Amino acid sequence: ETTPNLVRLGDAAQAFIARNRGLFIDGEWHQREARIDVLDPATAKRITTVARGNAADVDLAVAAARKAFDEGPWARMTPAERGKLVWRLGDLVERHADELAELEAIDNGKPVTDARWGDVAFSHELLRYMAGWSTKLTGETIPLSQPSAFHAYTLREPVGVCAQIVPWNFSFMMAIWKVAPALATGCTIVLKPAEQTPLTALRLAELVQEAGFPDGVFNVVTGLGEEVGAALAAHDAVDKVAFTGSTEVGKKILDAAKGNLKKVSLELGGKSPMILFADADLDVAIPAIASGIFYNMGQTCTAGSRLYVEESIAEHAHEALADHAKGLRIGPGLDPATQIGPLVSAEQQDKVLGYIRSGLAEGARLLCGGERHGEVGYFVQPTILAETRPDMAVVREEIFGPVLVSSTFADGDVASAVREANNSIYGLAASLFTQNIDRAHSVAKKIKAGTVGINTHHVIDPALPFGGFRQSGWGREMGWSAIELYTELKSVGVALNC
Ligand code: TXE
Repeated sequence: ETTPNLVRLGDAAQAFIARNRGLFIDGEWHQREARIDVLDPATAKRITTVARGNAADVDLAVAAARKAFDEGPWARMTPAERGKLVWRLGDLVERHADELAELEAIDNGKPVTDARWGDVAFSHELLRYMAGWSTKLTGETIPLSQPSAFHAYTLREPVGVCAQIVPWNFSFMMAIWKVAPALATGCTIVLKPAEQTPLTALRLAELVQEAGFPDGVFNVVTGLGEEVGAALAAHDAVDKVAFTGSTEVGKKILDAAKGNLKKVSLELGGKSPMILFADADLDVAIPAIASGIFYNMGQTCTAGSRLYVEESIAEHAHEALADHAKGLRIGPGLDPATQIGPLVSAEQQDKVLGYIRSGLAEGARLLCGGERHGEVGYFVQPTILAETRPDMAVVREEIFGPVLVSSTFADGDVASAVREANNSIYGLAASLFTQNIDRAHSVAKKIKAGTVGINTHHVIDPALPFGGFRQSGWGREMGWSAIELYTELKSVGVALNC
């Protein structure tokens, strides 16, 4: 049975789904009988199925990536040729942006407008940004303590075969965050998309092929985390694993990577705070806070999920935020007017509704939302819980849904606002809203988070390092930092024997 939403997909997206791709290994498609259902979260109906890869498929894909890395033609390509291919891939992503956005919307549930102008637009710009680095991977000459006896320099080289394991919340964009710097630096890749949202990674494989990358440079193995993901993380012929997902699985990746001590980068969970000071411009702050939590239905690793409001404006701010939340249009992701789509899965919907119940049972006050939306699909209303306390599970744990928890701090008590903001095992993002520039910069300095927004929450750019303090991860993606994640530095010393 096909989903009614399919009739609203464009021709290109429908044609892709009809192609029913298998695994992409060494430039070829491999069909597998074992399948995984791909569901439309707006209707809970099946869109299609994808191959359920296994450890033997991982061996095949890693061998292909190994060969492409060790023997070429990829390995012999000039940096300029490599950069041109990455740029061309960016062009192809832009040319097929509507199709990719529709696939993401039906697979993940997210609003198609966000997918088009957020996920996909960011992705082609990131590819172009990284393409530029291909020709700039220089080392340094380094004066040693006996400069007349030695000449020394560094070479920057690709790290090798990279396993890239990505989640379902921004499936295409998370893949590009990892694929773009890996290709720009000359690595080869085995990508594993999340089992809930495999479609855009498979479409990406077609585009990589169309761009003209040599066989084996980019491979996709769809399948389950504990099968394909675990095999990749443990594989001895993999030089690096890059993971985005839960902190719990991040720790498993670390364990699995121990065997050959492959390089590891991790982008994990968060419980990012937002501090609203009484002097803030509320016309700016209220929509920014609402988007901080409700963008992508709160299924964002950087979601501003804890709010701390200065006492004297708390009532007014809460009212304004609840009004804003109630005005958001809930609907299927494929409707261009939708602002809040369904959550990705029944599992995620149950988890989020369970947290809302737990918060209320522990004494939080419901300002808006609190329920599932409609009878069909995995929708949850945008929800705000006020009067929460630091010991509540809804304040400590990542909910990963459209649920904001809010509490107040006494007027002028900046120290307690900072202390509570930092009271978390995570440290991915944070934001603060004030018109006092001294306070803005001094609080930004004290916050323990990888990214801090001042009078905005989501701060993200291809050039800006992104990653977490504490249990939010290891390493920084994007900007030059991403290039460092995908390269090794080699020191060469020459004796000057004359
Ligand atoms: O994540 P998983 P799930 C958080 C969020 C969410 C919770 C659970 O709180 O509610 O995690 O989501 C692969 N070895 N985030 O279960 O399992 C898996 O197939 C190797 C935050 O979906 O971490 C998928 O490709 N790989 C987050 C990827 O890991 C394994 C985004 C992420 O899935 C594996 C997603 C294993 N043993 C969830 N087990 C963020 N930081 O943005 C699973 N995987």
